[in-house]
Amino acid sequence: MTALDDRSVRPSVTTGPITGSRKVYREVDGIRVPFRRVDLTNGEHVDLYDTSGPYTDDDATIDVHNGLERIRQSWVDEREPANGAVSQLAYAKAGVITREMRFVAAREGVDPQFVRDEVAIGRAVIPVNRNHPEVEPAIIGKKFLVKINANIGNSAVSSSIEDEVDKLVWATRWGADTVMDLSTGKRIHETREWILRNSPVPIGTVPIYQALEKVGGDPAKLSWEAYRDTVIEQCEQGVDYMTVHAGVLLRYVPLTARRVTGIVSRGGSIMAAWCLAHHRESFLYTNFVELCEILRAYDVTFSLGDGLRPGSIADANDAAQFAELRTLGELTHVAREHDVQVMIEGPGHVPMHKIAENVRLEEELCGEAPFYTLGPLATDIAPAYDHITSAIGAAQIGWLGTAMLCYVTPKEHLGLPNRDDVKTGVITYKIAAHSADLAKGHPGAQDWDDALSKARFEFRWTDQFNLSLDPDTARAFHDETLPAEPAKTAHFCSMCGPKFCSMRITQDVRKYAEEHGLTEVAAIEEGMAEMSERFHDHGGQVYLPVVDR
Ligand code: IRN
Ligand code: FE2
Repeated sequence: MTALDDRSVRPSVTTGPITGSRKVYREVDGIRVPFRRVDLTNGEHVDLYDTSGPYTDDDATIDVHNGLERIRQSWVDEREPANGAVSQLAYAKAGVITREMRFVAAREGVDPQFVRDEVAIGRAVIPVNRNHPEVEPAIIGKKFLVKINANIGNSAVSSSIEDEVDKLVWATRWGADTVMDLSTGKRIHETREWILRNSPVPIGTVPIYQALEKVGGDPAKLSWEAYRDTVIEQCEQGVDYMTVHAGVLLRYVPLTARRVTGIVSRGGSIMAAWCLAHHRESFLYTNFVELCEILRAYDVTFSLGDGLRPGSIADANDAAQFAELRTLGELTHVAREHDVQVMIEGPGHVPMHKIAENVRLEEELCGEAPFYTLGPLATDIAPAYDHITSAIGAAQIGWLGTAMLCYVTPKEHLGLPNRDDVKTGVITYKIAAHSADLAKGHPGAQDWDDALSKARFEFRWTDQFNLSLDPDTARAFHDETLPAEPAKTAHFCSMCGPKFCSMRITQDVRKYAEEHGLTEVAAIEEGMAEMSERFHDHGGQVYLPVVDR
């Protein structure tokens, strides 16, 4: 029996289009590329990047016991290796444009040749395991749209397979470009099988977590063999990228001794504990070449972990953090020589004035491998609002060139995120990522903003809701005070009321100009003259006198 045959597991997932949108597929070179289409009331439409998979199809009937359609199976089966390797990097180096490259090019609106070039030099990665044929390929690199990752996964004290599959579908519905399964509790293998077979986005893991479960939770009992077998098991299942904390070297551990928050990375602390217990160099570091050979066989992408990332503002950019980054740079080059794609994980907690240094150093040391950061939180003072403290850092680091942002939910530092937290985290990070796209001048990014702004200015309320990241909440907030249908075309909302709507007044100015054959400036001047006459009629007083009480 495979895990999906287990009928006692009954994930019920959200299906159907996002309110006011519909799923469309564009046929490019025989490849079906998905978009979220928003049809506007003025007859125009906007197509948005879509990560939600077939769950948002009009007539979506997804049987999670079957898994999604294996859209990449024939692509993978039909091609020959390039120089003995099957990774996107190997193909790119050999000048081959794969179907995956065409897919991401169509998704991003760029030339497939450009995709190939960026993958070939390692500045972008397409994390797609040969054994994850259900995935809709995505590209991660600074020349492309900034991506976001959502973490899900159970822990020893909370959550079930049903919950995690639901969170996967929910996270991708709102825009998660990748999802990491960080399960550490029971039934890790089965949970991951359900997630992989039902995931339209690349799935990442941290294999050391499962390896630790296998040895009973004692880091000292870990071994290269136990770790390697876990990695192979996960590669076989179809995991697309793996966090490997291979930069936590024995000699770096003392550098964390005087930190305010020590080692905050789970994987980093496990490896530090192993190194100290055996007083030996990390088995991830000493066996790195063998690891490369394993990952290459499946085209699994490295996400070199930041096991020594700062966990507080006080520890940002310290010696331990940058020593590890230097080692990650060295390993990046080893992996690339072995045709394995690489991303580099980054912090953490960093005040705004110390963010730029992180990107500069990462690019220099790691040959511009895609940077993938956790926030960073720009301040430590707001538990319960760390999706916001971290989105401030994330927007900045994204602008500076970070390719993927790992979301942080309101539950960060406090507990396991639930469904609502996942949505809040994803939407918050879409805001950070898109803000970065705008600041970087990504072609086409602003079209979305312009469409929404036009709808707002023209009081097409429904279009404004439907174009938003979260149509349901936008509409609900509006309807809280003006629920009636006529309000959907009204030239005001309850924030300022009918008399004080600046947008309505601007429209009046424009209308006045048109009717009186004036330019807008002249109309404003003429209008001002009219107003000043009225002002004099009222005694020339701006403020009414204070009445003594
Ligand atoms: C991302 C950047 N830096 C860390 N991350 C994510 O944190 C990583 O991708 C994974 O989801 C999680 C790993 O946490 P630990 O084991 O480093 O705490
Ligand atoms: Fe933290």
